[in-house]
Amino acid sequence: MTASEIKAHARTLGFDVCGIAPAADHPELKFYREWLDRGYAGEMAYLHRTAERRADVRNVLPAARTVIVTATVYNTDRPYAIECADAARAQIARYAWGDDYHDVIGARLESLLAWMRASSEAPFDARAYVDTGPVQERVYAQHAGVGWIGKNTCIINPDLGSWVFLGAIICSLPLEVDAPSLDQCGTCTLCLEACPTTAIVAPGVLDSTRCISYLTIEQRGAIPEEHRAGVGSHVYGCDICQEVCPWNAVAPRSDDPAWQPRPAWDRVDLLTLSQRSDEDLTAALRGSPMKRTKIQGLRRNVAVALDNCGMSDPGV
Ligand code: B12
Ligand code: SF4
Ligand code: SF4
Repeated sequence: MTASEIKAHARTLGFDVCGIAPAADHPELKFYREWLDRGYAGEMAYLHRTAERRADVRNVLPAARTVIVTATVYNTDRPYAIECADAARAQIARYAWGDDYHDVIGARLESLLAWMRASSEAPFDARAYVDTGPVQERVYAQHAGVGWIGKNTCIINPDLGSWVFLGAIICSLPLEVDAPSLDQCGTCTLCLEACPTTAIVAPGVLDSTRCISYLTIEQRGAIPEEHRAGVGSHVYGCDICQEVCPWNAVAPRSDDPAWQPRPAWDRVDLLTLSQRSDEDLTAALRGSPMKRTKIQGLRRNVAVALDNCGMSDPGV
């Protein structure tokens, strides 16, 4: 089983890009602890708890030799939030419109792994992760040639842009590795300038505690008073630093049914969303990544967004 056979099989499973990085002491991994020490992880305690394992995939799988990284386009044919003039539209991040990527990508990675086990002459150790594992997926993606880490901190593939989910298989096989991706941000600073809450504090450095994605998804309890206005009409996540990126100007779209917008979130306005019953929201959140905040968190965000638009939440 060769690296190119793995990549070819990955394509048949719906992955748009697949690259292979060495399980090595990559210099970018050292930045992680400094980022934590600066308090940029906010209340995401799991990032502190897993710091040791995140420092090197060989702390997760001692026999690791390579990391197979996949990227999957989730972009669909809806306009960007920055093109929407309606302040009362509920802004929901594009990645959250369809099915939960943890389930979809996770199942595809397991299929790839099962195929690798059936195709390999020798047994090997491996672990597949998407998002929630103790792996700095973007560092390995860059070293697997999948894309570079942009100033907005996202992985940008020169052909696909950054609307991609990453996935990783840590593995003990000494597969042929790819050349790392080269930084193509150049002198551009559009994402830093466009961030409504100045959360990108330096190129490639994000302070989560200011990021709308963190505030609307990860922040427990109330959104701190000083950050509420900055949230605007975002009710789940934020895409602005990717929408302004020139590499997403003509981003490819996926026709995969998994990523198509669910009717409940599709161009919905804040008032309509606030008036949905718990039963309707429960049904829409089933199998959706948005179930992370639960109904309670979503209602909290909608109330803040309504307030920002000068409207009051009729349910409060
Ligand atoms: C925690 C987390 C968040 C946090 C923090 C984000 C952040 N930028 O760090 C919050 C909640 C804010 C968040 C938001 C989003 N996230 Co998120 N998130 C993660 C998660 C679970 C861990 C990331 C992490 O550890 N961050 C801490 C930083 C310090 O580590 P890092 O991202 O690995 O960055 C390394 C390099 O950038 C490098 N580095 C950074 N700066 C510098 C500077 C110098 C000088 C050097 C040398 C190195 C260096 O070192 C870092 C550490 O090794 C990953 C999945 C994973 N397991 O990796 C998904 C992940 C990064 N998220 C993802 C997505 C889709 C999003 C959102 C787009 C969702 C949305 N629309 O709301 C936003 C994007 C916001 C943004 N601009 O990043 C995708 C990104 C896909 C892509 N194309 O890159 C991932 C990979 C999940 C996945 N499997 O697809 N996320
Ligand atoms: S996701 Fe939004 S708030 Fe977070 S860094 Fe990007 S533009 Fe700023
Ligand atoms: S907007 Fe410009 S600086 Fe920011 S990630 Fe895209 S190319 Fe890089």
